[in-house]
Amino acid sequence: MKQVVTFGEIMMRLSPPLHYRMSQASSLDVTYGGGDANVGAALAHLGVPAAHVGCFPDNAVGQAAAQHFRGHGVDMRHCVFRGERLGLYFLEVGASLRASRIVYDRYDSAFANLQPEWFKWDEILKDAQWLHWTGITPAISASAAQATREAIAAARRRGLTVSADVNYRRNLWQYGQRAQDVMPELVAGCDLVVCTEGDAEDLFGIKPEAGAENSFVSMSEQLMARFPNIRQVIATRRATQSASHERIKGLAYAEGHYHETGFFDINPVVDRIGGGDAFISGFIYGRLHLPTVPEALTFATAASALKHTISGDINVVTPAEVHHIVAGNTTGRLL
Ligand code: KDG
Repeated sequence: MKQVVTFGEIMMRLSPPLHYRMSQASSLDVTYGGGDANVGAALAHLGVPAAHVGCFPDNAVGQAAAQHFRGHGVDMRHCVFRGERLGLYFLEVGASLRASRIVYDRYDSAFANLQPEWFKWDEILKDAQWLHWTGITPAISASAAQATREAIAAARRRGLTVSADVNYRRNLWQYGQRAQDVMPELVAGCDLVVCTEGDAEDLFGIKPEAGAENSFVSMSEQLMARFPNIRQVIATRRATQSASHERIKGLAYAEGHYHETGFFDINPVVDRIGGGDAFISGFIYGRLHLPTVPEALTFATAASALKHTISGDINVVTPAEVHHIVAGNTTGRLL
């Protein structure tokens, strides 16, 4: 099977152990994550060949970050090692009434300073069938946005499926670019997007029609009319009860049909970071291995629910484990 290729920044994640607050911590647990690379790693665990393209500082810290993803089975041979620093993020894990908190320290990272000509996309995508990116990647810098543009153009030339989690992060778009100027052209090159009504309004000025029976369908239809390559729109709906109790369901609009799953109840939530990445990687797996959109959607939502039970950014689950949860659907069957 050909590869799914992801492109984006990987950061070091530092968190106080247990449920210590940042101000109490005398040590920090280390792991690594990045929205796009998390998708590649989850796919590798699901048995789908995955490659990630990124840029790391040429030092022991950059090597450790890349090695972490190699250890999850991701092909990292197209990554570039140039530059000075690896972005960091600090995570204080919440519980019950106390929400998790994240502090980013990623300014001027090796990834932000990448040069688009370092990436030969026709060569990188030679063994690929699918390119996936998130809205985080073009937000990082103008050169990262340009590299994303070139990756999408090469993927389309080569007939790959292109997907994006538009994932609008207002705070990241601070480096002289406007998401509203950059994202439309990139999303126009996608066949499949993860997009909420909020993201569609903020990024593209698309609002569900007044009185629409289903706001997700209304948004999806307008998105498809504006960007005719898009054939499938998916999202999760959360019904958050507390920092450690969440209910999620999946929504999809494809080929003129709306689908939604039942709610999956997650209590307690161990780690919600990467839940969205688990969802899209589950959906990609589903489109490659399962016959219908509803089956892919249920698989994706179950995969995302499982991610909430695993520490770290990456969904370390097998297809059999996800199918087991799907079989129990909302009844909470245990693995
Ligand atoms: O989706 C998970 C990401 O949010 C996490 O891995 C960190 O890439 C990250 C980011 O930019 O927040």
